[in-house]
Amino acid sequence: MPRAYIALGANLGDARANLLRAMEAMDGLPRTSIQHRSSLYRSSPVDSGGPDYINAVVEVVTAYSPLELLHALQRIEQGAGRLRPYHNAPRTLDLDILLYGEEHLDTIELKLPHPRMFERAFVLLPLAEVAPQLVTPAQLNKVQSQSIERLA
Ligand code: PH2
Ligand code: MG
Ligand code: MG
Repeated sequence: MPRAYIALGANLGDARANLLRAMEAMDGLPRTSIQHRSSLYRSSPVDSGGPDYINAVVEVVTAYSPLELLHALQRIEQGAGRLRPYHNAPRTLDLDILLYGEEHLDTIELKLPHPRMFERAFVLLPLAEVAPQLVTPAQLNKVQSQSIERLA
């Protein structure tokens, strides 16, 4: 089954609980199971406002197509009370597909690989934890100045 990497983020409500619940919900999807989950990280908002974010990355195997997976993740976001008042607004839960196998997609709805994943410490650090082969030291170096802390 295809392997996908999903970034989780939240900075409203009980962000930590929202992420842990979302991991359970993803693992509970009919044809999807989590293989690896990163630690939780606390990070300063990047191009966004509000409180610090909690971030993480999970690796899943899934029989869903990329769009089926996206729609399932959107339902989980809605279940966590996600609103979209404006671009990059603070949120109770954000689930972004980073990579889906070797898939390359460029549609309005979904772009793969995620176009900004290599600019963001809050994606690269947890991704390097679950899949060190996917992140180079040079890529980690580039995001070194961004404020992020791994939580116990
Ligand atoms: N998500 C964004 C924009 N900025 N900053 C942090 N620290 N963590 C995020 O998950 C995040 C962000 C858009 O999805
Ligand atoms: Mg996002
Ligand atoms: Mg998103």
